Amino acid sequence: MSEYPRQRPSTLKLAGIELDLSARTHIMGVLNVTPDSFSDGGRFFDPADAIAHAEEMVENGADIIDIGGESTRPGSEFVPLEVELNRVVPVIKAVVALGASAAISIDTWKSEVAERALDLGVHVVNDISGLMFDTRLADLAARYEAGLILSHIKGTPKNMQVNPTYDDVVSEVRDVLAKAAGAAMSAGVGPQSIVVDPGIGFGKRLEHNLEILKRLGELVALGYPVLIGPSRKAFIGKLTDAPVDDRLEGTLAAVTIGVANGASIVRVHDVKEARRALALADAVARA
Ligand code: HH2
Repeated sequence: MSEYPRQRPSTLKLAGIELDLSARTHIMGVLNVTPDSFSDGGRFFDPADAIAHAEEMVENGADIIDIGGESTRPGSEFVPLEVELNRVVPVIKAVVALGASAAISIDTWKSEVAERALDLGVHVVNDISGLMFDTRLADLAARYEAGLILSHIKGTPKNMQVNPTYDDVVSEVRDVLAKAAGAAMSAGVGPQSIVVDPGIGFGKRLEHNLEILKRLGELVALGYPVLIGPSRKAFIGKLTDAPVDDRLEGTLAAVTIGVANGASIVRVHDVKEARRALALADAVARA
């Protein structure tokens, strides 16, 4: 376990919603409105299925619903703006209309998609590129007083898994995230609205992902809530020798270790199971 401080920030401000992160780990449930996501592509592509799944995740304890209209799996191409908007807008409208207690997040790096989503009432922008692909996201998050999740990626989804190398993955990720958070604050995003994410699987080999989980405390030391998204990813498949639809146990182990090392939010597909695992993890890690 890491020797760095594991003090988790306590408050996260997201466009009118304030999350108290001090009591328990918060869960972000994944809602992929895509035909081709790596683990659930096509399952929630029909808006009616997506909305039903959002409701189910809220019932099972999701604190944030993360709506995405573009797969960022390794090797994927970006989808055109209009395609992404057509996928997410009807679902955002319906999830906002549910009036559920959960915050709503838009998983996009495109400022046009983020702006439309924020206009419709979304509370958080989840940027897998940490402002690398579209810096205007920071101005938007500031203008709407929305949350901004800054994730690390090396390269683009298309090329990120082609031989990624680092001298020291944790130092590099920490420095990139610190710079991105600085840029967000310069654009007017409040420090209590920023979340950082090491981007598990985004330009990382198996050993990089493990090093990040082990030394997560070095990212917690930046002072922002840390989010991790290991759910069903390839490194879990490699270690457990399991196909993508059978990675629940590995996912729960990964989020548990992340929480023990200071993560405040976990992004998962399996909300009910994660909620149960985290009851145990929190009882120990936050005692
Ligand atoms: N991972 C994925 C997508 N968005 N956002 C954050 N902040 N952190 C992550 O680790 C993360 C993310 C990839 O997972 P998924 O959405 O299930 O797959 P796909 O990109 O194929 O839709």
